[in-house]
Amino acid sequence: METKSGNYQADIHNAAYEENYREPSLSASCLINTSGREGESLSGRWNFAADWYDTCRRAEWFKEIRTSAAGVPQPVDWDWEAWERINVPACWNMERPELYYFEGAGVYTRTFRYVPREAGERLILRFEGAAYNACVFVNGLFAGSHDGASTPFNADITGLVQEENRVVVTVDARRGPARIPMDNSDWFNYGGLYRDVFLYRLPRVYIKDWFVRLAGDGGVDADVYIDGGEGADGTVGIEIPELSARAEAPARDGRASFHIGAKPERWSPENPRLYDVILRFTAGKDGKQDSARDRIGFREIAVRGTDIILNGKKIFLKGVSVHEDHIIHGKTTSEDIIRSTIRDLKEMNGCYLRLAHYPHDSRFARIADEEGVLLWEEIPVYWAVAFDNPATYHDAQNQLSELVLRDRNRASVIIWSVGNENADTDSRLTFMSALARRARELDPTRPVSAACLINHTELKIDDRLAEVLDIIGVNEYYGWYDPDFGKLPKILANSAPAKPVVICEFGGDARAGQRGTVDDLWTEDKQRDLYERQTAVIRQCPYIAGVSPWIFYDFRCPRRLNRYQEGFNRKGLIDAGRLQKKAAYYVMRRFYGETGPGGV
Ligand code: GCB
Repeated sequence: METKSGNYQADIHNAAYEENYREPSLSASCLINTSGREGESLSGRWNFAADWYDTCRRAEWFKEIRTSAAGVPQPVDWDWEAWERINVPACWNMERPELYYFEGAGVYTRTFRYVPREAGERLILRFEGAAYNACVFVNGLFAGSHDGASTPFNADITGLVQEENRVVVTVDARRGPARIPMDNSDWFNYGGLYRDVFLYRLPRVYIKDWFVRLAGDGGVDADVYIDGGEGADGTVGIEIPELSARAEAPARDGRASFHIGAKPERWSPENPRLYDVILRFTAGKDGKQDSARDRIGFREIAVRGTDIILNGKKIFLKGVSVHEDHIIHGKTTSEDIIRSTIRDLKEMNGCYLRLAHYPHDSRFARIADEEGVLLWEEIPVYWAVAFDNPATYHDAQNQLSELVLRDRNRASVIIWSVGNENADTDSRLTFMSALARRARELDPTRPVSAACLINHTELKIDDRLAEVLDIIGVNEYYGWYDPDFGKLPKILANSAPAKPVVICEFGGDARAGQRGTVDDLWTEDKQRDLYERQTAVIRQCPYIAGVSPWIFYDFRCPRRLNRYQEGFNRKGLIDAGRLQKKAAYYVMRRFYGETGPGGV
């Protein structure tokens, strides 16, 4: 029914405003591989406001309408340039004490100048990560929306830019039962533009992606993807100078495939050999060129019976799980932090990390490639996800696709994990089986895993999802949540898996420096004892192909509120400040030191 009276501001009644931004259009299908390309950084100081009631999207502030249709100035509620300036990349929680627990919508804005270098150039705005939903607006126009806190996305803003530009990004960090992860998890919900932002200039028709890997015969297989609409046909060249290998092939329907006979040295933890790979494209229509380059390692990862095989040899994954959590920077990381994590791992005689529970910064896998570290990468399909909700599946599938597309050229990544500790229901089985299929579709070269649950009544590894996985991940907390440690050897003896098992979590809390007897909870002594018992049992079990105890560093977690935890999960082998190694760290160092790196 039409009414004559109304509020001055129409948005007040616009309850359905979110529909305008609902479609997460900036998804995996438009992701461009930017590795090796030179970007212009938009990181730095952005104007920012905590927009508690989501008014920027509700009232369309981004349109910058300051006057009425009749040209009369309006009392607008936003004031970009007067807003405080905040760092990008950064978790807002770590930037201001009053934003520590902020989980609403934050509005970021800045300007940039753009002068095209070439006619027909494309301009891509790239976000390495924004938690959780980001809506991007350029010069008053909606450029798209992205869901998922830990994967990259890009927006082609070619048609939206002029010489002076304003970009507005709303970042909504609200938790919700339909999200991935859902509203209950065991880590801190950091928000904001917490990873780098770049601009990339590309030719109109461009190299969108590539997948370069070891071939079955020891040579190299490569697929190169070209995009840019009409004219995506042309000639693709690939070159690996150190192998004196060079090949050309026509791109048909946006794709060119290669097999190169030259045999690269195998990448491994002991020999993390990387090769420069150069890709070139010449458009059939106008002869315009594009090129991209990458540093790629070649290795084989496979599963045979209950063994994990790297380059034909059985390996034991000597690892630890790690969160992307830093006492000062939260989820924002840096090359220094990544390198120090790897130093701590190597000092512990480890060679493998479980990057829990979501995709970590893209630099992690690049540095792991250089350093010879093996990685398990994961999406946050964690605990009680809305397995019946098709939109939730769509989101999970998209996050998985973005992760695989981002990192499938990284030799260090050996396992894709599709989830963690989800109850064995029919809808979960359907949901996660489809994710496993999707991972294999995008990358048939790596095993797929997930952290499964143990049947605590029958005392055995028993999860229907194991059927569809290549490696069975198991989380167990005997000696901690279940104090009856004696169950663990029984469970291992009762199970006869036909596949490798990785114990992807075990552990217990200890506050660094807290001492007592092995019976005192929260002490380093109890934690050390638990690690000694765990490693003694694990060592005896032939089908366990690796371990990644929980966890490398203590991490922030708002559920953990007793006097020892004080807002942190204290299961770390090292404290949250990354300075104090606990007694259990040395148990793992001894355990892993008993055999050569990567060896059994
Ligand atoms: C688990 C979860 C992990 C938790 C851990 C704990 O099983 O996978 O995310 O942090 O236990 O400390 O309880």
